[in-house]
Amino acid sequence: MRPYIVAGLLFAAALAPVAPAIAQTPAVAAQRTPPPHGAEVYIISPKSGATVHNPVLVQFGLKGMGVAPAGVKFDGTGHHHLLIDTDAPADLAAPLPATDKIVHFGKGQTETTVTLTPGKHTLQLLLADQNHVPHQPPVTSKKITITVAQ
Ligand SMILES: [Cu+2]
Repeated sequence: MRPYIVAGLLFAAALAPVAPAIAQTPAVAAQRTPPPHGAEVYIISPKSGATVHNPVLVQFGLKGMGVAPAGVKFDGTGHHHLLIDTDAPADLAAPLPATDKIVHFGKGQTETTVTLTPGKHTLQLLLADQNHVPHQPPVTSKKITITVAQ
């Protein structure tokens, strides 16, 4: 009984930064934020095709736009999401879910380290607004493929 309750609390704590925005889904879904003209997001490192070792440092590049933490409304900004071995969700009008494969950087981080299984993986960045909803049109990077060495 007790371990079950503890696990539940940890799960709730992990979702806490994202949950308030998701609760507002119906209100925000209709009005997606336009990005500044020419805004561009890209992965600085690793380079596509690179063979890398764990932990993998992933650095996020952004041009023509600023980074702001989730929950902070400021024109011309967003926060990063790293898509690991997945495509962006089909419905970009909804807040991005937080999963193992869609990692939010809601504090405004511009790099991270990930530990991946040996072999090929894809990485892609997708920016979203203060409510975790991607801009319209979406600001997303090229999807890169890397190989993680044994
Ligand atoms: Cu987010």
